[in-house]
Amino acid sequence: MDTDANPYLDVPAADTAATAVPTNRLRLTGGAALAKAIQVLHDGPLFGMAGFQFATYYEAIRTSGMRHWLINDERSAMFAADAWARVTNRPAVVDATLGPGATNLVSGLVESLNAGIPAVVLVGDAHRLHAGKNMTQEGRQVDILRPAVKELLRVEHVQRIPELVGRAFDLALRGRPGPVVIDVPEDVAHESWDFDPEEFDALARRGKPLKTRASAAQVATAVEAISAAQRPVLLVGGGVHLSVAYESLASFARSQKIPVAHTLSGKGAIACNDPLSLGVFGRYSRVANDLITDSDCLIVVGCKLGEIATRRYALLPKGVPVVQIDIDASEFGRTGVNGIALWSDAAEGLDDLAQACLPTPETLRARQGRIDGSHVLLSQWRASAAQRIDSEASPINVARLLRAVNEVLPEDGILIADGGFATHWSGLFFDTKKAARQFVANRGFASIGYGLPAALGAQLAAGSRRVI
Ligand SMILES: Cc1ncc(C[n+]2csc(CCOP(=O)(O)OP(=O)(O)O)c2C)c(N)n1
Repeated sequence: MDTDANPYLDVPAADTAATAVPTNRLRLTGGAALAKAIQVLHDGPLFGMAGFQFATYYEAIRTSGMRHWLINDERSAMFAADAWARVTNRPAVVDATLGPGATNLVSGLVESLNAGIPAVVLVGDAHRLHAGKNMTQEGRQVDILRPAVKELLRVEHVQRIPELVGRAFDLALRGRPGPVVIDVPEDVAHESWDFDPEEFDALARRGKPLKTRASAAQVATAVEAISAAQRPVLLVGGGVHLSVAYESLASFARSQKIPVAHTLSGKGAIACNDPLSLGVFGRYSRVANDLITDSDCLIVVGCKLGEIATRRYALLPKGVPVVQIDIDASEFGRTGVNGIALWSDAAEGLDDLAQACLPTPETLRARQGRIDGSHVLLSQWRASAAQRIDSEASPINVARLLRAVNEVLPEDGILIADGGFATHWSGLFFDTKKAARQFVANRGFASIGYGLPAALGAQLAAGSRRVI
């Protein structure tokens, strides 16, 4: 039987071994094929916890030279991986065994899903010969995991492993990034197949992640609204980090003289000590909310306009034009703001606006006056917070603690915040000194318990840079 002619034929390995196999074929177990495909696409640590299903994968990793970090709780492995992906801006790779291994991932997966963090997550599943027969640790894990991820790919044929691993990386990075699960039954992970080595080599030649760019007509409508504005404010979120749009944001904001307010996830989109930075907006604003309330045009970039950022959807003034740049079309109108939608990657959208927005000198003067005014407001805010920032009280006031962090953390250092008030206070008082993702907080799902494993993952990504 010519198995190459019809790749959809499900031919047991024993039959295949009996037929003549081209000599260049590479005989691998499913687990070894997973490891080989991942090694082509991923240059970084692996996080996870073993189980029998993935014994073949672990054996292949052991001999591959890849570094795997066993973390005794899959939720923490996913949190560490999520932070690693934020700091490197590359997809993390995680593995878990079936049942509780898979279900322990859920909080971490939803964090990455909601925050747009890319990950490829291998999950073992029951042997298909016995599935449904009260197999140990068996549960309806595919049904449990599917709503927690961007996509779930189930491997039914060992020979499709290179293809599906490639597809998982594509989907994790394409458009708005997110986690993709590859669900692998035990028998698939343990079965052997004669792979064509070219299938693995081809993975290295995959294209760059696909991004979108708004139409010229939509850009023109946005430009009209922005050019007329005397009091515009940029509202930026984590999408600026995902798009690595730092230069585009700085150059647009500077040339147009538009101040920048950020969400907790968007912290670092512009350095906190940049003269254009208004700090965080929303529930824990310094001065940004005042300028938003009083603005005549809002430009929202890679920001979900969620509950905390909008003070439960009440912050944005009614009737003020809103231009919204987002790579995910489903975000437009989602929280009740129906503005001018630019369906675009953040950097592409900002570059398009920067080229086309031509405000008059009087408009630029008016905007500069407002920026100068914001510096006065920020000094007043600092004076009002001085008692907390300089407090000598014991136990230490959190504002005083963050003053110390601001003083000791080097310019390229990274601060990790746990869910809960740790994030809110550090979002308010921590100052990033350059534009980069150096404040990592789990705003996707805000689970407590993120901080410590995330710091471990971030440190693996950061090398010798300081992580607190
Ligand atoms: C998994 C999970 N359980 C419960 C909560 C609800 N919650 C939010 S903040 C918080 C308190 C956390 O206390 P602590 O770690 O001392 O930090 P604090 O926020 O008080 O600074 C809790 C329980 C949560 N965010 N995540």
